[in-house]
Amino acid sequence: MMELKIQLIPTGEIILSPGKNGENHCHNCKVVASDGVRAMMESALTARDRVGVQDFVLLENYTSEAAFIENLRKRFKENLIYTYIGSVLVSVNPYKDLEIYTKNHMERYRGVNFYEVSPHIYAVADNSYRSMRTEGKDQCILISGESGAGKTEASKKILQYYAVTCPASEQVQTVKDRLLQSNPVLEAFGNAKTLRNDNSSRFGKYMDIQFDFKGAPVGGHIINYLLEKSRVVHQNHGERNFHIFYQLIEGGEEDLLRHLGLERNPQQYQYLIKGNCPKVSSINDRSDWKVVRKALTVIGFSENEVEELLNIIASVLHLGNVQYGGEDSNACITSDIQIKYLARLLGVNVSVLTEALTHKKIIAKGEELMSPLNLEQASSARDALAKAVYGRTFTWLVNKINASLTYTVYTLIHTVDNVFSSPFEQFCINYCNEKLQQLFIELTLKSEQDEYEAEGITWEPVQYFNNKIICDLVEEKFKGIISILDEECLRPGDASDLTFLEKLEDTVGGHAHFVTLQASVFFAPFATQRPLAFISLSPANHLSFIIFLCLPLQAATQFKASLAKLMEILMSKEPSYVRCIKPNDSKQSGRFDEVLIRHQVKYLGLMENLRVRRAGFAYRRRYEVFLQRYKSLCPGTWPNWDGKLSDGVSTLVKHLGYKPEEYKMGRSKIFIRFPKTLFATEDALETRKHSLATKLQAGWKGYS
Ligand code: AOV
Repeated sequence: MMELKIQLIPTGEIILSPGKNGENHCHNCKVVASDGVRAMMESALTARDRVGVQDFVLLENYTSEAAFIENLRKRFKENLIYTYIGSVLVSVNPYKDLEIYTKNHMERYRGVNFYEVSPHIYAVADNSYRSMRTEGKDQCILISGESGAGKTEASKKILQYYAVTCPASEQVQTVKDRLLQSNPVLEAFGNAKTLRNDNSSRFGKYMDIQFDFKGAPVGGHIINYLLEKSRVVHQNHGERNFHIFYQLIEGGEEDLLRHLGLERNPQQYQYLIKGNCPKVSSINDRSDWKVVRKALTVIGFSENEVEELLNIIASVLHLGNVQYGGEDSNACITSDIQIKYLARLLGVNVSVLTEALTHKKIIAKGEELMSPLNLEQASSARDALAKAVYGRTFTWLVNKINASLTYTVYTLIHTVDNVFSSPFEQFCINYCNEKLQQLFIELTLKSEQDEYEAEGITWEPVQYFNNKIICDLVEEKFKGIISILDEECLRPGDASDLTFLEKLEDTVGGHAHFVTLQASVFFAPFATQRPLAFISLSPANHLSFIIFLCLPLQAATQFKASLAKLMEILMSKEPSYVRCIKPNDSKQSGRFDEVLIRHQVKYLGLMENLRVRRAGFAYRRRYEVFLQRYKSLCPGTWPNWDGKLSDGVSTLVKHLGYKPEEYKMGRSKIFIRFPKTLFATEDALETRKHSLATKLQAGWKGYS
């Protein structure tokens, strides 16, 4: 029997046609003509109902949150985790491995336009890369979402995409390897199991990749900020310390552990038992150890450096086991063996170390004196030392990785992974998210306006919630929360969280978006720390903005400054956005928790994104692309149109019965206002293909 192939769609663009798993397939879709054709054609018409639309701008009822969530749900059920809002990628964490990250997939997205293939993180990566190459502009990819939503995984997929698809010489290969291998190392030292994510990044990360003029990745740079150091000495129930400790204990060779004075049992170490969670089913510490060990070598750490690094990791564990005894007012160390190990591993004298752990320096009458610590102070001093040692080691590690990636800077692509979760940091991340949202709205509106202008189409103003008002509330000079905080903090005498709250009430209490829910005082365990105040700002119709303020408050000002710097960097680049959503709190595949998802849709400002993107027109396409796709629907344009492209499109849409209010003709593009117009045209195309296929099939049967 002979096989007849029909090339159904000669153009690149697909709005929606179902393939395997309902995924949209791209150009040159070939089908064997058989009785199955009819079924397939019919299913194409109902596919939109089953798998939803691949771009939210095509939702008929685009202002409805329920319709938005329903579209996400349909797609999630079909394992279609990616959906666009225009050029923004929305991603829902599948909590299972999907076969969508193979080399074949990478190839499919290479050099292909957004709308030609189904939504994917590779499309975003490729698009940024191509804009960088063709327009010579720096790019950044902003990935946001809550803990466990998939930000880190997304950034890794982007890195892998570049590592595989970008051109490579031998030297570039080294950079690619190092870039990829920096991930397991950073994760070992900077990630931990939390209740929300088994592999949660406990530091903020900002990564540059540098490309040469040929488009090959030749260098990289990582900026880390706000490592959650408190985790080194304390973990909440069900959480763990940083992965590296368990990896070393579970995976370290016998000789190594003996040298470090460690036992192969995490339960032996005070700093590892606070969360009562030594093992995690999704983590294999032993095999991860091997990966990290190898990665350190690939990145270029010498044997000596690795040894020093491990000495420090071991010394943190020994520090945790340092016990105090003696009188309450005069702590002395009762665990000699730990001190001996510590002194050797850190390369310091036993007596110096002992004094540092039991005394503090004071200045009395111009003289330096050592004053004994009480039991509580001594434990705090020990923990502070452990945190400082670990924090510095982490910084050293990141610097070292950076040094190994250093190369001449040409162009940068950034990914930002913004994750902080201690109370003060929660304030920072909320503020950071508000700033990013502000930037996003400004840039999206601007690019829409620019496009309308370029196409000669009148701009119609868009109603949206401008969150500048919230950012101002936080950051405005003299009047903003951070300013008031600093002022209160610097005021000598009786400043407390309550006076601070009073002042806030006086200054910003009348603000439409300021709601004080609760003010309570938390006294920190360390004498050096000041009280915390808890305020909640609940902007109408916006995310619930919770602020925990932790003194010393100058940190907020510092954060504001570094955020301003980040915004400046981002403003100078062309941004792409990935918005990650976590489908449930139990880390389960297939579970779509609507309440949780709705909250994130709000928090991420996705409805706002959509409103701005759908400002005037749901769909726009260049004339040649539009004509190529639909020309078969009009005798006047089929099989070829020789005249001006815009005239061809005019002829076509008039034949299709488009009403004047449904579309506008720009300089090089047609703008269609409603999705239903486009869908009617798509359906007409499907029907035509169907009847063509049936005719051909009948003809073919006649031959057999
Ligand atoms: P996060 O970066 O957003 O959280 P991760 O990227 O670490 O979240 O994702 C959490 C977990 O979800 C991962 O360890 C994977 O098991 C799973 N996951 C995420 N994305 C995918 C995907 N595309 N395919 C399959 N599984 C995925 V945090 O670092 O806590 O803010 O701090």
